[in-house]
Amino acid sequence: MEGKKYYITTPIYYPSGNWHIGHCYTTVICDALARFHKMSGEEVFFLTGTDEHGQKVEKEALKRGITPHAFIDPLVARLKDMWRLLDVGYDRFIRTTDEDHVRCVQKIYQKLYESGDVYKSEYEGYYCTPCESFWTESQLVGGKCPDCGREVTLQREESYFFRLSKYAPALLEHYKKDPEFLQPKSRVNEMVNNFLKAGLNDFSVSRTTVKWGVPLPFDEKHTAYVWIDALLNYITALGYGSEDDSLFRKFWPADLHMVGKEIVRFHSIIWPAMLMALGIPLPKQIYGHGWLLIGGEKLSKSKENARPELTDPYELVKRYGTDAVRYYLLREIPFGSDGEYTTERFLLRVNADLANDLGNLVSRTSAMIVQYFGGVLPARGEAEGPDGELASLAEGAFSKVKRAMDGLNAPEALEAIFGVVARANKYIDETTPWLLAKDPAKRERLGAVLYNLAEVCRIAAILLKPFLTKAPALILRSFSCDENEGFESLAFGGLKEGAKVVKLPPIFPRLDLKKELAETERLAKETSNEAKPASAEDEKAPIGIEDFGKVELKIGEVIACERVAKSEKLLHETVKIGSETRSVVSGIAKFYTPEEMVGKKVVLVTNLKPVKLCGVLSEGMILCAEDGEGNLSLLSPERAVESGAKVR
Ligand code: ME8
Repeated sequence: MEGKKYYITTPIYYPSGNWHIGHCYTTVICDALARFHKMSGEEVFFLTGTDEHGQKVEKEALKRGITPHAFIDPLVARLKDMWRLLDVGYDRFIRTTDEDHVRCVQKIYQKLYESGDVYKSEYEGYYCTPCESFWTESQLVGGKCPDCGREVTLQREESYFFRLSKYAPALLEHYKKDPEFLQPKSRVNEMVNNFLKAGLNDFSVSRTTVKWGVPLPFDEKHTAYVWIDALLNYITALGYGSEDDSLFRKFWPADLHMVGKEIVRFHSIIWPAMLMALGIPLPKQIYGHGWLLIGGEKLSKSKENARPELTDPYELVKRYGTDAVRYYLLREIPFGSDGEYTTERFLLRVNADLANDLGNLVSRTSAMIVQYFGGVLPARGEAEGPDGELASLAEGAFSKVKRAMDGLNAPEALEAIFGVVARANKYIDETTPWLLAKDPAKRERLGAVLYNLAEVCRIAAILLKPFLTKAPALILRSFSCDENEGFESLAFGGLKEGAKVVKLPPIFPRLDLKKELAETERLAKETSNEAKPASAEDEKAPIGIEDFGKVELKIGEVIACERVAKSEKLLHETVKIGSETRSVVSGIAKFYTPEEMVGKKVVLVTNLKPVKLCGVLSEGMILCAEDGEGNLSLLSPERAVESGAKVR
């Protein structure tokens, strides 16, 4: 009889090169799940990869005067490097430029075209190139992309459409029948109420304006829309529609598509509808996880809050190690919700759990066995006092971990394991081995206490294997255990009397919070200096008129103004600039009241990239003069001028 199978996927990543700790979240969770299922004896296929087609890559390559491949290949290598640093053990890394994927995408389009589910029509919409997404006019915010706040362009083109509308009733039915299909529950309400119940429009699935894509076999002027090309990776990676589709037959339907919440809509509506059209069973579950936030906003390079000195995974792994970064990601963020990322929280978590609790337990235990028994494991002896409670907690941990992992809840699983670690540390305080060691009559008891502690170290190490990839092997080896020991060896008492024990150096050195935070600040300064194109010397040097000309300055009239909630410094102004109205946030609340601001004519920089400050969109900067004490005074035109007038 065939054993249990587990097919798990991450989204495929854009080859941006700007990866931050938030990006690692999805894939590290999947890796822990994949490891857990492998250790549970299941046959696992863990898929990740890159989403390489589309306008963004096409434009970037063109800008650099190189081919898209020459642009992407080093980025893909860098992404793989990131996964290597984080010990992400995928079974396939698919690239949407892989030949087998491209061939399969073409076959699928052909099939859908022939069945009538893909048909030709015309498309008009506002396209945001960085997000590779089309928006309708009503979806835009202030004329900009609602996701990233950047410029969109109106595009009209002949396009092939997918008959999404036809599948809305079947999708609704599926949601009703299978409450596990989309998790967590909150996302179901969002999809069903906001989209499905309102009915679905047919969906544009080809582009004539994008050359860097999979050409449609029945009309080569068109390329496949990147999102469709990307979603199909989940079946093309298994050889669907190819000569050898054995993996597909073995592993499909997927057990889990793990995705960030912003891409749930693609995965839980468009993807299942396409599968229905192809007559393929639907994946068992889609899970839309939350985000890592900074200052309450999604950590994101495009929003420029992903300061590399704080959030660059390569740097974090270099400074603190693979296990620390994996542990933080798997333990800190309540599963399904968003979680605020700060360096301080990262350091506190690593110190408290890894350095203090786990690190101390294993180094004290191994050191005492070396000190009192010459590194030879004593006998277990008769159970006494808290021994039974410790042993049963250790033995019972696996079922808690399993329950948590079946619910995809890594933080809860880790909480159960660290509950045992904490109990063992308390056991040391209760049994006071250093006092037992002073009394020769208590030697047997001392041996039993140390045996029990060693056994907890072994069991904790095995349980931690899906989550941490370095420390468990070190711990197991120091107690002369096979580092490949798995869940089958979790019964308490597995360690053999007489086994050699070597003293473990601190596996997680305690981090000096103050020093680390100061170092991060120093790096932050260094990075921001590096980011400046000119040196301090150059800054004093005169600039050319062409440099000044890059800054667009205009007169605006403040037509409304309010304080920004929870900020002492910020005012939110609505500013009329000629026929346009913009939302602007400025740090002048200490110097002007909202009432004073209304009606004022101000000077603004109008061609800065929009940003969000405390969650409020700012599409310009109001200029002020600053005196020696940091007091601000608004600049205004000396005579009456219309708003929208240029400042030069
Ligand atoms: O969306 N917190 O790729 P991607 C948590 N190519 N997760 C985050 C995050 C944050 N701050 N920022 C990003 C794509 N992520 C498409 C997918 S699949 C057919 C196509 C996560 O490179 C994000 O939610 O933008 C997603 O799961 C992953 O990083 C890759 O995002």
